[in-house]
Amino acid sequence: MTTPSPRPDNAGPDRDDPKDQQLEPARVDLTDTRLTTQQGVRVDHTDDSVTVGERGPTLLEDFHAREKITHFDHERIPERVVHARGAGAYGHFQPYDDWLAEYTAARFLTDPARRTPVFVRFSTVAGSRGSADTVRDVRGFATKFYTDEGNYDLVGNNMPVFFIQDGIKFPDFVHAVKPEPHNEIPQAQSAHDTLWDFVAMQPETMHMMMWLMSDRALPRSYRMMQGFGVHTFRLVNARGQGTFVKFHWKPLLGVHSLVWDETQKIAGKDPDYNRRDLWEAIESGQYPEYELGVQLVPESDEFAFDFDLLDATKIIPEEQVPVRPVGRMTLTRNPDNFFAETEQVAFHTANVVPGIDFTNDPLLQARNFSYLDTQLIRLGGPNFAQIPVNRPVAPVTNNQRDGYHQHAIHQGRTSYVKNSLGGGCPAATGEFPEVFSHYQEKVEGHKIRRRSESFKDHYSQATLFWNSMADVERDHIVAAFRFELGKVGERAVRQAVVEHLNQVDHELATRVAAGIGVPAPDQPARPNHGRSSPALSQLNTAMDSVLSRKVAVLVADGVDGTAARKVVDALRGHGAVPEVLAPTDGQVRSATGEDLMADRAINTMASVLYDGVVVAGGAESVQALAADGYAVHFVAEAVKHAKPVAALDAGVDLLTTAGVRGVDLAAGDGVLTCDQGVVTARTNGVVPPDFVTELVSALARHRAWERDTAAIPA
Ligand code: HDE
Repeated sequence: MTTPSPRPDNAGPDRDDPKDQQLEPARVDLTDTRLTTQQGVRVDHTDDSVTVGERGPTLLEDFHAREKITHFDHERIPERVVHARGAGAYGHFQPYDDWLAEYTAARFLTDPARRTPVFVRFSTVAGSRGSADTVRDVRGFATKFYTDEGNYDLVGNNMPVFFIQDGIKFPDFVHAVKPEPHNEIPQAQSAHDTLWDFVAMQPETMHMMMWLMSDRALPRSYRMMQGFGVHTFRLVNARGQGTFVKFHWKPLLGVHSLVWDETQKIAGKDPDYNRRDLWEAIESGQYPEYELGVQLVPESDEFAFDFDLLDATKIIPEEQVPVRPVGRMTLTRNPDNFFAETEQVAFHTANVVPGIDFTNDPLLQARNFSYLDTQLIRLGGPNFAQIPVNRPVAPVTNNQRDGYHQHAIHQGRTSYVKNSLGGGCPAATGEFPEVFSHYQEKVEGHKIRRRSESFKDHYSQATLFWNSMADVERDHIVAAFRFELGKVGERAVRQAVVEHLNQVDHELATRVAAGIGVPAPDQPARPNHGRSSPALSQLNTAMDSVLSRKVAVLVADGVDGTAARKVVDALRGHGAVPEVLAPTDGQVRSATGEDLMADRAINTMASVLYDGVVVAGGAESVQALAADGYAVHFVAEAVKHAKPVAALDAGVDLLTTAGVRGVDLAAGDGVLTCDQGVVTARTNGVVPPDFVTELVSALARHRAWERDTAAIPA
């Protein structure tokens, strides 16, 4: 009942693409097999060790027990030093047309007939492998394109800027945001003294802190967040000419977020919330889709902006340089084994193919060192590119030899170039763009350790972000700063951050100060430039789809089953995922003769796990729900979180019981209302078409921000 059917226009699960074919021999299916040791020797007993007599000591010669335990002892590898918690999926990327060929020789971006296999890993940054998904954090969005010319990795985030400008500060930043070293508290939280102390001492963080305090840090789904390459990269065309580029991923479902109270509760109710969402969407054929877009800047315009293109704490506003669509990525297949694939996938910013190159962004330059380096400790040696998920579909032919876990059996005497004994192979020949050739940028200068003057405006774009937010987004940002700084014990640190906020915007600083017990600045530190970029507001995102939105339909014995089923079917018809919840699991007796099966018991779930709630009609059912604290809280909490809530007939009374105030509710027979995302109808068991239409449109808008929820206790 909860599994929507695959969309007919979808391209299928990529079961036979070149990457999948390559993975096939590595897959192990244990169906109809017999138990063996690692050496392939069959054993019939694995419950008891070999001992001397029934109660005597275990024998060293029990190779099976020793092998089993030894393997177990070595099952863990170091988790990623950042981005430890993640979830991954396979899919493909296909360009729309060839327009980008004027700028890049990378065929996977320009040949519309090419469908390139991909593996994507989404992640949080600060938490450990076992931490909750829904924490306030940046999300990683790393894509490995298995192109015919070798692997290209776009290792991005869901925010377009970064905390620091130079990679040498990365260890400092990560040490500050991770749990504090003396007691390893707090886990996966930025709300603690060391992070904010770092921020106060390093004002280049301010722009990114605005993003981190915004709703972008609380994505509803990995399928509903943007991705950004962050750095300015370089495209190089077949003639060797360069163009600066910023990469953008845009989710087709729009950019939607949770609210803070909700995220904290989900962290307990379902710590795997985002991971599960991705998995379930793919399993049910609701394949996540993202459009790749580029912002292009000719090299002649390198200095045309009031910020430095090499500074990763800056965006290029979309209104200044439009994002031009390139192609679409669809994720169609869950991995077979989390460890083998999602844990062992190794991304590297320096995995580039002909047509894509670097710039001198000092953050990018450091990353180009760090990612290869980290895989050596994480995956235990230099042969990690041979792990199935990491292997390119392009042939790998070189003289790199030996090392831990070498899987290839290289033949022949020669393992050096140049050689004559091996026929001169592998031959280092070819011309760009057949071979990768580093972009020939002219560079000269003195060796210095100094930040460029052009990197020193840390506030203007933080102001741009603030100016671009809708009122509700600003309220959330202020609340987030208050929450985070409110957890900081050192008042001097709180005060110092407020001084930086005053550089961003006086009203912001004043509002934050008012909530954290430090004096507000008397006057602005600098005038607000007044510029904004509408593309930055999530309220301007796509709001035309309810695909895969989860809706709880609350019922109990005595429900109007016919009407409830109509609503469920109608929601499913729109691509949403309705689930019937009752006080107890199993069969629900209907007052109208059509019994329903509950998908789940209400107390095993929570409203925070749904995008909307419907209370079905039926006087007896509603009475039972009103007497069930879980059910009443369920509705109240959904209202609190500004979610679409709907009720039919007697169900409307449950909204009143749950504390809905100041909203127009259907008061008498034949009335249908839709106010602030609350849809109600009293129509004696008939489900008016408008009831469903209004509910669907409220779900597509995601939240009814106009609803005043301050006084609702939930
Ligand atoms: Fe990373 N980052 N990073 N990072 N990063 C890693 O690589 C690093 C930065 C990002 O799903 C590590 O394999 C440095 C920016 C993602 O496997 C490590 C600097 C952006 C992932 C590393 C940065 C990212 C990582 C840890 C500053 C967005 C997860 C394990 C110079 C554009 C990839 C690993 C996955 C992971 C280093 C900054 C994104 C240690 C030194 C900026 C999505 O190599």
